[in-house]
Amino acid sequence: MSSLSLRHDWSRDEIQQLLELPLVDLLWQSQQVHRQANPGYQVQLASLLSVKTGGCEEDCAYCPQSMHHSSDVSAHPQLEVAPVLERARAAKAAGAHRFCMGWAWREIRDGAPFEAMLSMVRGVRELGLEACVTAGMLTDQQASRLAEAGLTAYNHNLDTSPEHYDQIITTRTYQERLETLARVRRSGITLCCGGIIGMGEGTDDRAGLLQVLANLNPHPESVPINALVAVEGTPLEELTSVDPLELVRMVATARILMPHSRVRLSAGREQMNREAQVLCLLAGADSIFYGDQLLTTGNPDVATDRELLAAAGVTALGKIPASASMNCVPAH
Ligand code: SAM
Ligand code: DTB
Ligand code: SF4
Repeated sequence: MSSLSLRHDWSRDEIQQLLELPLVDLLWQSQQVHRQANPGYQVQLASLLSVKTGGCEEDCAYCPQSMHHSSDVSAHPQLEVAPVLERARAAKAAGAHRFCMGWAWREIRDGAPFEAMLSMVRGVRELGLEACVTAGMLTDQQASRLAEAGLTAYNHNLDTSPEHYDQIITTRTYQERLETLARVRRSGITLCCGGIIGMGEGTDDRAGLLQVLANLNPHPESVPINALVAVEGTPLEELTSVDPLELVRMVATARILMPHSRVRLSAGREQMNREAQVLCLLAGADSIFYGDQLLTTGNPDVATDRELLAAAGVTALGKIPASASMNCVPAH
């Protein structure tokens, strides 16, 4: 571990000042932190699968899976354990190091679907992959059963600042999100928590989100930074894509604030050119989603991402075979 000091007392002004630095100065700072914290500069490849798609009771304005919106995504039954593990095996064969599974749920309910989730977690761990689940709120007992099953990380995003939050979601409060995060932390599972930019927020909101994240003690081990994918039929469909350099700034600032966290360059890469993505890697991103599907929207294919990493001159944590493809069984 490096000698980087870890702070949990950042003020919003300090963070906003970082976000607004001249880009070259911000990058200079973030790269120094990044290289000290991650000397070998390896990028983690994480593959994502939507296990339960659509029909969600929450009204998150960005999300095509909400039953409150009129996007094309319809509700599907949860996938069975075997095809999920087949996808995990394919992801591993293509070089993934982590396998993330999503459920379009407000909260985890007990019963057969939860038992299947536990089997999926065990199966993914038996393959030697890290396992991450994102499935909404959970109880202490569910968190400890997931921990027992070997779950590496639970993803639950704060999405935006406390102030901007009620423009985006009305069916679940910021406080409830924080309580879910605390429950995951108590269970011993690592935390994956980040947000989305490009939802009409100001720089002060971006600073506000980063402030809440950076002042969690310990920091979330994993911090996904998403750019909004504006999906037709959602209330945010008309929003124009965020300037990729804004994503570079978010990544760089997250890296400075949370030196040892894995900062994930998440949704929105299809809207970015290769050079902007390389800038995000330079700024301190050390993970990408790997495979041509996120949950319901697209992501660059594995060949394109192999070229991206080669062009940037960074290596992946897992071993990528020379001709990696993700020979996936169709999810639905
Ligand atoms: N239902 C669970 C929940 O909300 O925690 C898990 C799935 S949810 C789709 C996971 C995360 O994906 C959300 O918290 C949000 O940050 C991100 N996300 C969803 N739709 C997005 C979009 N259109 N653009 C960018 N990020 C998105
Ligand atoms: C996260 O922060 N981003 C990922 C993962 N965690 C689950 C999901 C992105 C979803 C993008 C929209 C979609 O594909 O539905
Ligand atoms: Fe449901 Fe998660 Fe989508 Fe919100 S982000 S509508 S909780 S699936």
